[in-house]
Amino acid sequence: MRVFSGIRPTGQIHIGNYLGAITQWISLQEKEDCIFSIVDWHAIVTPYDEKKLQENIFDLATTYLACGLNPEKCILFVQSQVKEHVELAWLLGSITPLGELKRMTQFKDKSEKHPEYVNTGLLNYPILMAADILLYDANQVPIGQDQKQHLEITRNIAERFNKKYGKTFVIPEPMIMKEGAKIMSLQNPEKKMSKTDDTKGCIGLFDKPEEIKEKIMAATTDSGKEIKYDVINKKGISNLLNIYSIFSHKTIKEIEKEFEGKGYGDFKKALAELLIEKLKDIRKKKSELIKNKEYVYSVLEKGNKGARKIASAKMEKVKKLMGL
Ligand code: ATP
Ligand code: LTN
Repeated sequence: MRVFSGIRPTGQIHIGNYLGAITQWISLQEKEDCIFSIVDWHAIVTPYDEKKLQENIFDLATTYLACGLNPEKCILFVQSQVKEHVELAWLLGSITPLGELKRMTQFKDKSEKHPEYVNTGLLNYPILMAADILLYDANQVPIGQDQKQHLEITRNIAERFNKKYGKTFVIPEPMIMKEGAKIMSLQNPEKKMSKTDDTKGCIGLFDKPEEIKEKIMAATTDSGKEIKYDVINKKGISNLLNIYSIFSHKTIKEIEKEFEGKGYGDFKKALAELLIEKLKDIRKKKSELIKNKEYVYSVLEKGNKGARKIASAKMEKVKKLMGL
């Protein structure tokens, strides 16, 4: 089974990305044929600093490796190094109705957030994502809940293409974990944790222990003082319980029991300690990788080559079918 996924190099990876996407990737690489990308072409459609982009790409590559992605077991590559992604995106644009793109939640959210930056790249973002996935005949795409809609449009595009030009693309399935699919911001539990939003609401995988402690202690909680899971009335504490549960491998019920009679302060302190302990090894591995630039770039170079080989063969077929 072929698996494909990617993350935008837009800043420090947070525990939402880690729990929603990367932890699935780590287990999938053991048994499936996996390809993971640093999707830099997707990073330029929202405000970004061109002087920092290469740094962010390198940083994301070291993060992938530090979290446990193994280049002997999967392909790790940079999207912009395989030109077929934009080539296929252009072709798929010809069969994608404008209305479908305008309806995308991410397009609406990001346009509202950056009214000065509503570009057609942002509108066409899902077509480029469809090209990423379809180029490699991916059967499964491990993602967080927020990307489900983009997977649906990818499936529509593939089905439309297959109907018009003959069976060409595999119809991919989303893989969304039950837990970790949507980690909310610590500052606003109504909103998902996001790299490019407020840093206070977001725990970076490489935050220093003091920062983790500070952010958890300052996390928005709800009225009342019981440690109880209730996503309607206690959104803040429920989000923290969810994070605690995934990192500790304990059920929510077990945690509620453990903290019976204790207050938010005790629980937050325990959560901060848990996170600091769990992220320690990843942080250590990353600091070693940062010093070994040559190795990291050699991994990407090898991945780029592998990806190019698959993508160019697929593109040949697609162009022929379209009469190009
Ligand atoms: P940005 O702020 O740049 O939009 P982001 O934090 O939303 O970034 P992405 O690069 O868009 O992160 O997403 C990478 C992967 O992480 C995707 O599979 C996405 O679904 C997942 N993901 C992002 N945020 C969360 C979250 N809060 N909870 C669970 N999964 C998430
Ligand atoms: N849009 C995704 C990132 C992304 C992706 C992909 C994920 C781009 N191309 C292909 C899976 C498969 C996001 O998380 N923002």
